[in-house]
Amino acid sequence: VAGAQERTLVAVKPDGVQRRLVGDIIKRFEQRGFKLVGLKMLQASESTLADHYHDLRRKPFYPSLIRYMASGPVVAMVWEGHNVVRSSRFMVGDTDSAQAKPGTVRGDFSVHISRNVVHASDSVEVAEREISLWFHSAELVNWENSDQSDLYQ
Ligand code: DGT
Ligand code: DGI
Repeated sequence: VAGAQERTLVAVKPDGVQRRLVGDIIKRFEQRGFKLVGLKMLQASESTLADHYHDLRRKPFYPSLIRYMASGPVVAMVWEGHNVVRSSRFMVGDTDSAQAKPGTVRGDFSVHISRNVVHASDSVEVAEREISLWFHSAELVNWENSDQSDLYQ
């Protein structure tokens, strides 16, 4: 199916790991029908974070954002499927947790923008950049779904 190979980077941030939300977040993406093709826990390096948040480097909250993201382990994932970049953004909810709708990860589990539990790439181009920043190609697994016809035409 067209676009079924689209991929995005989703990362459970340190607050999500501390709060034991990793399983719930993975479960939501699995249940939706997306395919997990990369998964690892890591302590993000300053250089990875500086690269990841390059566009925000002049924002007043940038130092506290980097401190927060480096404060503990992150669980980074690559999910694959039709329209996965946009769908993941809907599932994650508004950047500002206070605006995030119930039913979204942020709307169900967080109250403040500075501790918003999860990251998801915001465009296909950004997803490609972020996946190559966080993962080596050998860490991504190509595997076939035996039940493809249950999800796609
Ligand atoms: P902290 O640990 O006291 O430095 O606070 P953080 O790290 O939770 O928040 P930070 O450093 O990004 O922001 C400093 C203060 O600004 C914090 O008390 C919350 C507030 N703040 C940050 N972002 C926003 C925002 O988007 N809207 C509003 N209303 N307040 C914000
Ligand atoms: O792609 P998003 O994470 O939804 O949003 P973004 O790329 O605009 O911002 C990246 C992260 O930076 C976001 O998840 C939380 C943090 N951030 C964004 N705006 C603010 C902020 N943190 C604080 N404290 N205050 C902000 O205004």
